[in-house]
Amino acid sequence: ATVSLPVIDLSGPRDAVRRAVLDAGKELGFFQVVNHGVPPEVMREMAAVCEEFFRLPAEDKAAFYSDAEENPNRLFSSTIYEVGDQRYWRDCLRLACGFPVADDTNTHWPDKPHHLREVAEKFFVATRGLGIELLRLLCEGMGLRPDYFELDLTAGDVIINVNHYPPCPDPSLTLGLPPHCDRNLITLLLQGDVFGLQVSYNGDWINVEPVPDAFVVNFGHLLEIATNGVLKSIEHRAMTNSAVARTSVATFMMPPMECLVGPAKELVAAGDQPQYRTVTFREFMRIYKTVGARRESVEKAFKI
Ligand code: AKG
Repeated sequence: ATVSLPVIDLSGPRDAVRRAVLDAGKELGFFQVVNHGVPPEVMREMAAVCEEFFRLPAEDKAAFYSDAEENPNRLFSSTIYEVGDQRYWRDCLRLACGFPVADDTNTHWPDKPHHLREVAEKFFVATRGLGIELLRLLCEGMGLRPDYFELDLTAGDVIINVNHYPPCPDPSLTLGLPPHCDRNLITLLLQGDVFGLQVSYNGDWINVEPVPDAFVVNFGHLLEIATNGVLKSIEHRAMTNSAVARTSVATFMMPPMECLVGPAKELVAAGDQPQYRTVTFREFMRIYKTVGARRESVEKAFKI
């Protein structure tokens, strides 16, 4: 498709940035940001250590493999989505971190590469800071208190999916990830310099072209619910290719399990009903896991 994702320079004047972020958020639900304050060396170090992890001998990686979802940090292969005849072509290293990092109780980290934890924690802190800043800009644009999301909805763990898509001999038979919406508040994706991400737009798929040192930003269902549908959670998928391995790092900001998720009163017009139900994040996750990650089914489950 000819539409492309806006690339927003966050170092511009705040008024203009606020408008650009909100417009892109409403129009496509997906955009890229540059000059965003996360130091390029922190991003590159993170990308490098993740690639190093996936280059480890199979037995080293196998030691960290787990299908137990309750393990916050683990290596697994995708199995949770149904994609009909298509097969998956992805391994995923999941890492979680509580905040402040000094209080994080998660001690289960891969032994190798030895500096992975240190690099990842630096990346977690900087990327979470960017997520908070983007939420502030959105709040200001929508007329919410700038810290509306900071007290509870972003007080949970930050989770990272390091997605690894090896070269695939026949990409027509596989998907890296099937069409899905995210289950969190806001997602910041480091996609590196290999193309693979596509975003749904008017029944078509738009390619997300790699931009050096950029983050791709999108909203999860929780932000759609919390903003009463002002911001939308958009379906996206990852393609495979036959030439080179692709490693992407997706950072998800989550609420604590008991946090209530529902439309902000300020975004429900006087006399109107909210468009979505209010549920705890725990209840949201329970339902999300049963209905699947497609946009329509999640909407149906939570829309009033
Ligand atoms: C996810 O981790 O949920 C993604 O959508 C990643 C997409 C990508 O690898 O570009």
